[in-house]
Amino acid sequence: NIGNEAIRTAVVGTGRTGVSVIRFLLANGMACDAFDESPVTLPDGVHVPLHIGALDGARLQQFDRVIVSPGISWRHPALVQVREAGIPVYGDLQLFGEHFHGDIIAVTGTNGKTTTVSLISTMLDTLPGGIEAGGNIGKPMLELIADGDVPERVVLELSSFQLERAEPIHPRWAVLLNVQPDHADMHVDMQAYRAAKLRLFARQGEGDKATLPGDAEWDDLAAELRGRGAYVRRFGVGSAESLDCGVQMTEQGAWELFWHHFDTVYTIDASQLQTRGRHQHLNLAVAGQAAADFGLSPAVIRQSLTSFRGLQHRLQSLGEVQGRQWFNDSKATNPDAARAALESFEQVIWVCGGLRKGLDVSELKDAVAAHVALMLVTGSDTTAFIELARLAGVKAQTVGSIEQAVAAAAAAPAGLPVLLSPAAASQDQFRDYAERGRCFADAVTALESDA
Ligand code: UMA
Repeated sequence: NIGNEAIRTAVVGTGRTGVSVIRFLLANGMACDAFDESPVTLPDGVHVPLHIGALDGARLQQFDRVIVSPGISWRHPALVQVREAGIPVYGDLQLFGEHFHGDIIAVTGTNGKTTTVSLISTMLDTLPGGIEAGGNIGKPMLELIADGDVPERVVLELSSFQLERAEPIHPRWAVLLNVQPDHADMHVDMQAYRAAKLRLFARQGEGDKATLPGDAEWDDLAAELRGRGAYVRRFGVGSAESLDCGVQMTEQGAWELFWHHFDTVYTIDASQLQTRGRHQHLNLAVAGQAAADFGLSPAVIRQSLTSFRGLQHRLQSLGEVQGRQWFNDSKATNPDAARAALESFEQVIWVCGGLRKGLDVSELKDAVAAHVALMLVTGSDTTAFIELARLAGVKAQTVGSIEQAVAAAAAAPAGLPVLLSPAAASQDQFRDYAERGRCFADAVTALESDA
């Protein structure tokens, strides 16, 4: 429908996604109106009518279609009203799917998406034609195809919000990393969240590759995809005899990462990797498998995985300061991500808390009891975390800010590492998890200069 200048389009949300949609429409000769509930301004060079204020369903119904950003609830009353009036409402993934005809590699899951996408992107960029990465990773996907210089393949990081509001796309290689409780405030329930993620596979068939966790809960989906002619790969912590990729324990009791190329198993000793945590190593294995499936040599894969130092704010080592190690895992915005981080330490001082998004943190009880020496709780909602400390039988202290948490951790018994892995979102105190992570890292650096 691009090219039909008569179509009246409302673009709802003018963050990174909204601006990319507006630019894409303008570049394709289409006008639009922009809507936002906050007092925003559009970037220089983006000239369309901008309407600020609470979304009004009746007003939006005057348009032929509404393109909505992923951060705006699909259940927003105004959007429900527009959909009920029969007007098409969808997200940027829909436009992308309609206009991009190259190879799509797509990654979804609650945790680990960005690490996996970054590695796939780095490795496949060595192929003729290269690759471009976009989506939830931060570069809106329409930016990848806006300027007419369309790449032959892309790797997309897709959130449940992007998937739920678009007709399914058709990825040639797709992976679901995990489905853990998250965004309880945005989705109706876990079923809806899971269903959104599964839309990734809806159009897969003959010759496509689908990569799923090895757990039994995904066996039915695996069988269904095989029935449609897709090649299904399974990953997890287990054995290369039953899984395509993942991590396994050697007979000597060491951990190694593995992937397959046809019938050959390739391995890397975990001690050769610069990232820590079994969950990170699973992401590396999945990325390695993707690279192998696209024909990359084991040597290139090995080199990429062993030189990968991890991404900022994801169990990132800040080094040793004042006699202890500090780790920034600000990206852990849900309990499951924090659990994975806690489990990669023997004993740790845990800085946690933030905006809880309706998630149940008490499920971390066992991990906290086993791995946490002291909890330093920040954020707007400390009650649930203090209750978690009581359940786990661990000492906890409420602190007013991330800086105070760093000061309190520095004063704790020597030697223990400190981990910021909030198990909660950041927006109660920060713009985003990155700002929270930088605040933590800056406070740690300041300790260094105090010393
Ligand atoms: N807005 C409203 N009403 C609302 C909510 C938001 O008008 O009820 C407006 C805001 O005032 C703002 C705009 O909408 O002007 C923001 O839209 P947005 O929240 O969709 O943010 P974008 O800047 O478009 O960023 C989005 C993704 N954000 C979310 O899904 C919340 C980015 O993922 C993504 O990188 C970007 O598109 C490009 O694709 C971030 C994220 O936090 C990293 N994702 C979540 C996660 O990873 O957990 C899903």
